[in-house]
Amino acid sequence: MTAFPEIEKIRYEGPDSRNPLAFRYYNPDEVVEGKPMREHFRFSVAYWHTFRGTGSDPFGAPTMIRPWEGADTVENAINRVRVAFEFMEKLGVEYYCFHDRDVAPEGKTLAETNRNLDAVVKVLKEEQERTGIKLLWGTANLFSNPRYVHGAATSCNADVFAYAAAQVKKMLEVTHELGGQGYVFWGGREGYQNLYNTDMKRELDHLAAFLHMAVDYKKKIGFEGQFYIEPKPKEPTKHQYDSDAAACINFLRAYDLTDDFKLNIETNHATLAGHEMMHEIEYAAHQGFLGSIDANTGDLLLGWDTDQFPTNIYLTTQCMLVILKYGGLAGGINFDAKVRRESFEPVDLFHAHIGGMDAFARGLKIAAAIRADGVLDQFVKERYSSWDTGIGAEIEAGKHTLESLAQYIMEKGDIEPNRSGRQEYLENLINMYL
Ligand code: XLS
Ligand code: NI
Ligand code: NI
Repeated sequence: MTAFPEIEKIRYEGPDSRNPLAFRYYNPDEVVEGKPMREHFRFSVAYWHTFRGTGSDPFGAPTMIRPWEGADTVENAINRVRVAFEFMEKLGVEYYCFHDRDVAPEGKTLAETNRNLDAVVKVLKEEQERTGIKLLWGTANLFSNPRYVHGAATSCNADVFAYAAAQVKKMLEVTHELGGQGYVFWGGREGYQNLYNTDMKRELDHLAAFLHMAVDYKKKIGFEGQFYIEPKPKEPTKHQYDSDAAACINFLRAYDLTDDFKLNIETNHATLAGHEMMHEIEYAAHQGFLGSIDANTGDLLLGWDTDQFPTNIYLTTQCMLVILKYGGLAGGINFDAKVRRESFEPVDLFHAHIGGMDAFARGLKIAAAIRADGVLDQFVKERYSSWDTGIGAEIEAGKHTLESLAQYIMEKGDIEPNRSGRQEYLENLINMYL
């Protein structure tokens, strides 16, 4: 049985190929900056979008044609696992990510739900062993079920907190069992709509307590994967607590969680926060919290978390410039992205992922070329050269006070206007490499 009978394994054919079902830039074994592309990226397929996305929207019914789908049963869930692995094998992606509820249906009780999950996890494990495809990270869906209407760890209802804890306990065990390399906490409804009914301080304290429990349990069961928080400023709530990289890092520091967490940065979430992706990666990285990437892109005209596949070469070049600067990703690049509602045929799933992988491969090569020439680095170095000697070096070395600097300036008199920032020149320079 095959779900994609017309599709052969996707191969690298080089930039001149006109075959839409081939890579033109992603060549897994090609070495860039001393590392094969496959290791730079560790591309991952998001189970929820690619295998559970239906194409429904607030105005209309599902549109996706998925001949392998049937009733929401364990049997069908197991069949879907085989389809998913056939897809990933043909695509040549080596990782995937999933929420507990993506892979198996909920039962009437948590015990039944856990049994359903176990039955599917058994098959996930078999397929991982058969194909060598690995789990980049697991996560628990703490937002879809109506019980999470007020959030999970930040719910006003203590029983809901407890239910979420039970769910995370199970999903940590599952992720461990599958050899997952990480575990993501995206606070689906950890935030609020209205402060009139919200005790923010108490909710944040609860969220921290919840994460501390997860750290304790992780250690107890010997799970060594990396924990990640995924920032997002809004949607579904108006104010999500983990709003951007800076807010997450502040939270981790305030609640003594820095040893156990890094960030999983998502492009569309950066946009919603009013930042460029490059900004979010840079911010997380220089503070020591860069972990993994959820790759996608938004549509600036729509202004929502549309989760489109990234095809913009400027975007991927900017991501790779910062990622290379900080020595690469510990995690990987997960396509948290979905095909458009109008792209409803199975083959569209291939086009979408191929495009994203090729865009990142090009971004990597362009970024590596820019770095090899060193012009950007040189420009930045010179721009800050006043800090390398004299008064700048003394200030950086902590040798000055407001008084000593006032005296320095009094003696010096007026100062020279600084050099031009040359933004346009630099933008033109980047274009030379595209
Ligand atoms: C939603 C998030 C979600 C997380 C995993 O916007 O991106 O998909 O990545 O829960
Ligand atoms: Ni995400
Ligand atoms: Ni998202």
